[in-house]
Amino acid sequence: MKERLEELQAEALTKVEEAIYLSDLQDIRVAYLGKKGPITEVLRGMGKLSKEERPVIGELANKVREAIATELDAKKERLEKEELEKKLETETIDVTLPGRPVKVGGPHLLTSIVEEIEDLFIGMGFEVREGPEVETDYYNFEALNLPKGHPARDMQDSFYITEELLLRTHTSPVQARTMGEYQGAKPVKMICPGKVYRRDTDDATHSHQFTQVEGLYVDKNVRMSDLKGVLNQFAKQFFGEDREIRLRPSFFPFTEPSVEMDISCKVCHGHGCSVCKGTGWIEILGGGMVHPRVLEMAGYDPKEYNGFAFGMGPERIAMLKYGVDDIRHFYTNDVRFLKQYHKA
Ligand code: 2NL
Repeated sequence: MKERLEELQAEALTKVEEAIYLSDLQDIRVAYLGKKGPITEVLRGMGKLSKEERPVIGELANKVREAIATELDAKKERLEKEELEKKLETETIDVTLPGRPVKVGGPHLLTSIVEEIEDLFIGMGFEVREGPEVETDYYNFEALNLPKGHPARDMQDSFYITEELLLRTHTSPVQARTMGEYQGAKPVKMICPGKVYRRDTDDATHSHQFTQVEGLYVDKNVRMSDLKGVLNQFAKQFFGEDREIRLRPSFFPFTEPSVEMDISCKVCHGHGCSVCKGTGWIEILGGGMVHPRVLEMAGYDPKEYNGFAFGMGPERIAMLKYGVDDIRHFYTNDVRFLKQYHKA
């Protein structure tokens, strides 16, 4: 029995020695020290031994058991340590490696332009207002002195949804709504940026959907010189202090008199070149004194109140400022085009 125990110990210790994985150790522990293991077996057979032999074998059995357990624990610790070291080695992070670049988006050029325009007018005391893109015939046309039958209301030029509803063709209805809301009782000083729609065939200078920023100032004693002053201020801040403006007579159904504003060409400063087609001036917006009929329909007494209004196209302004040659670049959204204008 003594030999058997010594044999078992030698056998178990060799296996512990040879173990490679932590799971091997668990198997050895179960095999040798478990309830169904050979040592337990030996102890069970002790009944057959003599009184003298029993304590000797019992003690030996315990020693063998302890020796195996101690070796198992020691080996377990060693394997765990090795495993951790291996893990630390393979999972090392080289903190000096350059990071992977993260692609970041930014505002669309048109968004930036519109926000810049908004900021300039907010600085002159205008509030920014928005309104619906699906408009009623009344606010889009009627309230702006474009009665039924007017050539500018041609079905061919607008996206009608029903007889009475259409996609707005300009942002003026937002202003007509605001004047209506104020009930002719207080001044209006606002700009309205937003999307507008016209039934056009898209080409380098036309888009069936584009952006507009309109402005309106209605108060007592508003004059054409106020319009000129505000627009001059805007042009200089937006395009540069060295730019001049000029107003030319024009026509719009909702203003009388009406004007168009040019800025001096930045390339030739008014002398004439290819950018301004030899004229020295570039047209950037239209405006005028609000037609008395428009004031009246909105509930303002044209004998007491008057006002100026203007409208501009951010696409055209962006094209002039950045030399963009095709309006479709704003809407086809090729990132190679768009990312040129990200400041960040
Ligand atoms: C242009 C010209 C213009 C207006 C817009 C307006 C609005 C009201 C009353 C009177 Cl509520 N006028 N807007 C006036 C003149 C010109 O836009 O070339 N836009 C791109």
